Amino acid sequence: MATIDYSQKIPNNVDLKSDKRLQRALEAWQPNYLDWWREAGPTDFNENEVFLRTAISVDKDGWAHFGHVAMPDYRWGIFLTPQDKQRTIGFGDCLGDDAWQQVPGEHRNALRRIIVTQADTEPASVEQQRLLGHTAPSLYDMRNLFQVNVEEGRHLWAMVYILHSYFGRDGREEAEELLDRRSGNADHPRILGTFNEPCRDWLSFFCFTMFTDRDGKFQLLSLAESGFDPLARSCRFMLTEEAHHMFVGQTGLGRVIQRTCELMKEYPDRDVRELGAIPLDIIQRYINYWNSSSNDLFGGEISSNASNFFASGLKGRAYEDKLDVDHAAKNEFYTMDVWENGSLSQQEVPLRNAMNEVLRDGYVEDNIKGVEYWNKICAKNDIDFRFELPHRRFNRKIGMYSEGFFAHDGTPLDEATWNQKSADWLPSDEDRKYVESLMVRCTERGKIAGWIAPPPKGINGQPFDYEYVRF
Ligand code: BYC
Ligand code: FE
Ligand code: FE
Repeated sequence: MATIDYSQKIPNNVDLKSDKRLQRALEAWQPNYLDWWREAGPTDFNENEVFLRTAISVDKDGWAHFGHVAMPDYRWGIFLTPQDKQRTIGFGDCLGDDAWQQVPGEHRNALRRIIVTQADTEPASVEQQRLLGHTAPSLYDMRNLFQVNVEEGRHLWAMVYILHSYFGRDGREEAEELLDRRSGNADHPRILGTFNEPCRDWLSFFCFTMFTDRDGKFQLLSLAESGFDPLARSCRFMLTEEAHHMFVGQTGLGRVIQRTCELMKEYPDRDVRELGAIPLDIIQRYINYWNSSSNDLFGGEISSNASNFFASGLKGRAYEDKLDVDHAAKNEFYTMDVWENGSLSQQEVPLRNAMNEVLRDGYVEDNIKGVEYWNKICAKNDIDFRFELPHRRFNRKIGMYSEGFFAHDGTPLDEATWNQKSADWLPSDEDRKYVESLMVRCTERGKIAGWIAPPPKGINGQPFDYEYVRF
């Protein structure tokens, strides 16, 4: 069932029409979803036609179809990678058992919680980004923003399908609540910290898609290994969409850096602020902020939740099935710097309890590659500036390092020193005001705002000056 049935109200490749009850329940949720989209999504652009890609098959090659659509007409649906009937559970205490096609009773609560947490981030990100269309630096960027938005909406659909079809009544209630919570709402916030942070300017948007969507990649990689097969298959397909989100972040920041470097080279004696570009040290501070907040999304370094999720076969390591390791991870240890009584010491932690940290290791490694890419842009332009990824201990709100104060390079600090120095590392009000002052909409075909370089190529073979959004 690689092809998707688009003749249905809800496009799907799960033969939804054969389960009338489920179909009715999801068709009843659909208008509520659309109401949410119209209220909390990119409201002011619902009339515009956007050059969007839509999945037409879940096969590895050629699943995407490109065309102009108004966002509310985007065909949100349910797409899972095909089932492998031979699939077994690849880690934890049930290693080697057949993968579950139904929710195992003893893990029901934990599983529901993981799915709801995953689901909650998707609409949250759309809410955070809802006003950015007004200040898009080009039609190309505006289109990318909306592409990300509609796909995050689809990721919500992916999780809601699972809640509806496998969790009965409380699954349906959770699906309703997913449309009720709001990013940043004091009374009814989204579940995880970063998803309540404002994302008001495009530098933040690029940092978000670079670092926060990349947490999404790693969480999805670990859920793609889940013993609960429908979740694994959903997440595998979501991962194929996720790659573009991180591309938007990494190359978006790269283009901001490129523009600043070009101007620094051309006018070595001028402050780039006078030239309308973003100083590299401000970009570094934004990176520090969003990266440290996104590090929190992996949870505590030592976590009994993580251990239980792994032991019970719900959440594996990234690429678990490809790793040449003991997949039970039972009597093994992980060495980490433990922060205890005001000092760091290397300790051995039972590996299962360290699974959040193991996942974060892959994340940090990925981020380092992104930083190297940005540094090459500086070097190519002969600019003597090097970006650095903040240490994972820096500016944490979750986990053991949140109990101390750490420099950008991870060195422990006392509180007074932190208070003195943190302003060098995190965006100041002035930084934010300056960045916001640059955010003016530029939607003339082929034009781009002055603080960012154009992309080397457009979307799906189209040129940069293509009409990516129609007004
Ligand atoms: N903010 O044992 P601990 C994406 C809570 S992004 C607030 O250390 P655990 C996307 C935690 O819930 C991917 N609270 O952590 C990206 C727990 O609460 P209780 C989203 C937090 O449970 C961009 C307590 O602290 N997917 O897809 O091992 C755009 C102690 O927790 C935070 C998932 O997250 C936080 N940052 O791990 C669109 C996957 N961190 O029990 C989309 C599902 C922890 O005391 N989620 N807490 O009430 C999970 O697997 C886990 O919930 C976490 C936390 C990895 C998030
Ligand atoms: Fe997503
Ligand atoms: Fe994403």
